[in-house]
Amino acid sequence: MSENEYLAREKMRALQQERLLNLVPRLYEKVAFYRKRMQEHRISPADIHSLNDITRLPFTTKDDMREVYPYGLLAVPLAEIEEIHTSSGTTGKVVVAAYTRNDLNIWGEVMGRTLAMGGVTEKDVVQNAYGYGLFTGGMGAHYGGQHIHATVIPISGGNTRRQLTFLQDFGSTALTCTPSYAIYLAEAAREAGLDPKSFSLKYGFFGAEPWSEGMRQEIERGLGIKAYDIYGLTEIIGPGVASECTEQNGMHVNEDHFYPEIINPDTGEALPDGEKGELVITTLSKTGTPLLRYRTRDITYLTRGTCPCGRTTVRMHRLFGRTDDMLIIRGVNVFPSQIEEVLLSFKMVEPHYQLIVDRKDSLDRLEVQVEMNEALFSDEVRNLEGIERRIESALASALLLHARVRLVEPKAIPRSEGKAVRIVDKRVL
Ligand code: DLL
Repeated sequence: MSENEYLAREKMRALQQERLLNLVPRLYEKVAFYRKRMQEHRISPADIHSLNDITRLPFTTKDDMREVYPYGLLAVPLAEIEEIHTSSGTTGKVVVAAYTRNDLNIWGEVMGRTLAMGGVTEKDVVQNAYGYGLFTGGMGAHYGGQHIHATVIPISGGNTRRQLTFLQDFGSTALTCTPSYAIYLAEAAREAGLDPKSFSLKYGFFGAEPWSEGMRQEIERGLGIKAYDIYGLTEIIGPGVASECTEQNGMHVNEDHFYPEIINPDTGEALPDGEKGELVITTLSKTGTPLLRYRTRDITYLTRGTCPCGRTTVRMHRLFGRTDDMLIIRGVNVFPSQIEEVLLSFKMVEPHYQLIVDRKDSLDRLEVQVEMNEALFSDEVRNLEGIERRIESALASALLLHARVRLVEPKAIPRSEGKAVRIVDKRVL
C-alpha cells in the first residue's frame, strides 16, 4: 500500500506535474529521438509549464520504438541499465524496455500494490506461473511479491502436472498467470481427479490477454478463488500499470508513475472521462526508457472519483479490445471480447474458442469454433445443429453480423501456457 494511491486529486496532479516537468527536459537533452520529435513539433521543454500542456507533446508509437531499435530510446548510459525485456515481436521487430535500478524499484512497488490490492500479504505464497524470460509477466509478478515480502514460487509457465502438485503440496494462496491458463489449470485439476476447491488458493491475478466477465466467473467457480484483472505492457513497464481492487470494478491506474489519457484513435483528440478510446500513457518517473504519450492501441475508458475501497486513483475499464485486434468483417467492426461474452452466456460451451476469418469470392467469412462441454458431448440426444443456430442468432443480434458457429469436441482448440491464440486470419490482404 502506498499513500499515493489515496492522494486528493489536487495533490496527485501536483505530483504528476512535478514529474512531467522533470521528464520533458530530460528527454530533450538525453534522447536524440525525442529532441528531434519535439523540434519537428516546434515545441521545446520551456513551452511545457503545467500538466495540461501534456497534450502539446508528440505521441510515441510502436513503430517509433522499432525504428530506433535497439537502444535509441535510452535516456541513460547503458552501464546504468540493469535489465532488458522485449515484446514477443510476433508482428515485426521487437520493442525494447530497459530498466535502471530506479525502474526495477518502481516495478516492484507497482506490482506489490497489484498483489496487495487483492489481499496478498507477507503470509501468502504466490505461485507465479507467468513465463519468465523476455516476457515481463514472470519477473514483474516476482518483484511485486518480493516487494511485499510474500513467498514467491518462480515456477514459470507450463508443466501443468507440476503446477497442480505445487498447488497441493505448497499451499499456494495466490496464482499469477494468463486467464486462459487459469481455466486450463482448473480443467486439468478436475481431470486428474483433484478438487481445486481443496487447494489453499484464495486469489489470482490474471492479465496479458483479453478476457471477459464470463471468463472471470468460470475461473472463480472453477478454482474457488477471487480473480483479479491486471494490466500492463512491456513498453511501459510490464504488468503493474493498473489492477483491480476487491471491488472488481475497474482497474486502478498507478497514475503517480503512469499518466493516462484517452484519445480518439483516428484524430488523436483527447476524449473526456467515460468515453471509450485509445489509452495513451506517459511514464512519469522511469529513467531507463521513459516514454512520452505512448499509444497503447488498447481501448478502454477512464472513471474518476473515490472507489469504495478508498483509493482515489483513476480507474480504467476492463479492455474492450485493441485497435489492431479489431476484425473488420464485411465492414462491421468486431472485437473478440464481444464474441466471448455471447459464447459464455451459453451454458453448454467452454471458454475455449477460436475465430477463423477467411475470404471467399472477395467476401469475408467468420467462423466461430467453440468447444462444447463434456455434458453436451456425451449427451446422446444432443442437437448440435440446433444449438449452433441458437448461438449464431445470439451473435447476429449482438454484433449485427452473421458468423457461422461450429461446436467442436472438448479439447479440440489448442491450449496455451501463455497468451491464447484467439484469431486465425486467413485472409490475404
Ligand atoms: O502482457 C504485460 C502483462 C503481463 C500484463 C502479465 C498483465 C499480466 P505485453 O506482452 O507487452 O505485456 O502485452 C501487452 O497485452 O497492450 C494489451 O493489449 C494486452 N493485455 C495486457 N493486460 C491485459 C488485460 C504484457 N488485463 C498487451 N486485459 C497490452 C486485456 C491485456 N488485455
